[in-house]
Amino acid sequence: MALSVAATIRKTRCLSNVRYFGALGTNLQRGLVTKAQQDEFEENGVICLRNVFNQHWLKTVEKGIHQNILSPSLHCDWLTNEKDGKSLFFNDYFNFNNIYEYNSYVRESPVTEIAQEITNSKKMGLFHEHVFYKDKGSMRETPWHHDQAYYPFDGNKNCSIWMPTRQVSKSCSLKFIKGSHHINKWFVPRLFKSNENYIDIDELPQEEREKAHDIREVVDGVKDKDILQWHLQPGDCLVFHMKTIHGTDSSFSNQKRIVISTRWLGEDITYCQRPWPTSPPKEFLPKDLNFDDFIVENKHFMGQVKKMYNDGEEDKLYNRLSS
Ligand SMILES: O=C(O)CCC(=O)C(=O)O
Repeated sequence: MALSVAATIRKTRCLSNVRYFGALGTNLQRGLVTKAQQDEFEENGVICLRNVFNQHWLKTVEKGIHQNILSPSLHCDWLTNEKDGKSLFFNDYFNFNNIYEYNSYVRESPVTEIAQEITNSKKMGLFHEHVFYKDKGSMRETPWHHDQAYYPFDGNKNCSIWMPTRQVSKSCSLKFIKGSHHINKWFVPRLFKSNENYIDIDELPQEEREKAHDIREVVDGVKDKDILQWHLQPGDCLVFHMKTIHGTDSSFSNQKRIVISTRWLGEDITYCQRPWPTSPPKEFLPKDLNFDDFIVENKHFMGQVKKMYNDGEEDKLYNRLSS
């Protein structure tokens, strides 16, 4: 009997060492990340993993991003070069339940296993995906920042997985301040549009003011030897702690840079409040989430990734992906 398209793809994936049913949650198969890589992540706050995503996932994500640009959400940003208003830098997030290709990537690619293994967490939940598309010629820099300050979460077992669908030269790739996730401070988030801080620290109440810091305290004095940056080939990814300070230079590239970054939360992550607006806005989070709750214990949170197709409908999805 001939195999269906979905069954054929499943079989091919098994052979190419990509596990098909990498569902969210527990009991994932292990073995993608070594102990040495876990230690490197713990020490530096970032690691580059080579050749972990196959062509299927690169094509799937790229197709999703194309779709996303055609129908962006209300969270999106359309930026262009300051000088000539040309070359798009598009970013958007929280679309995994609207875009098939993202849904498939976060449910079925090895990305969940990587997050779980690198953070050594028994449980792992997706917070959301975030896409960054730069047209060739884009000179827009990404300001120095650390992600966790943008989010209403405390805790250590977390990571972002930044996966470009095409080659990215070192000068156009993310740069990280080595070990900066160990700095015990919260740096006020910055707007990608203007590089400005979200809020004026001096206007915070005294008690909050002591906890909030301007990221320039760290980045202004940073030395080249403290920066980590890699040239990435298709299939590679960067995994970084959400407190690791990162950004990009304003570098010219004659190639598009197409990236999906997924945000992962482990067993010790709790819901908290910050003295500035967090993303996404509160109405996008489960209503029954209380401060100090463990996120991965919240059923609505863990169930946020809705399967976008029923088992019998997989063929339709894969036909669409391969067309
Ligand atoms: O790709 C970029 O320019 C920014 C990515 C980023 O800041 C992130 O994934 O947290």
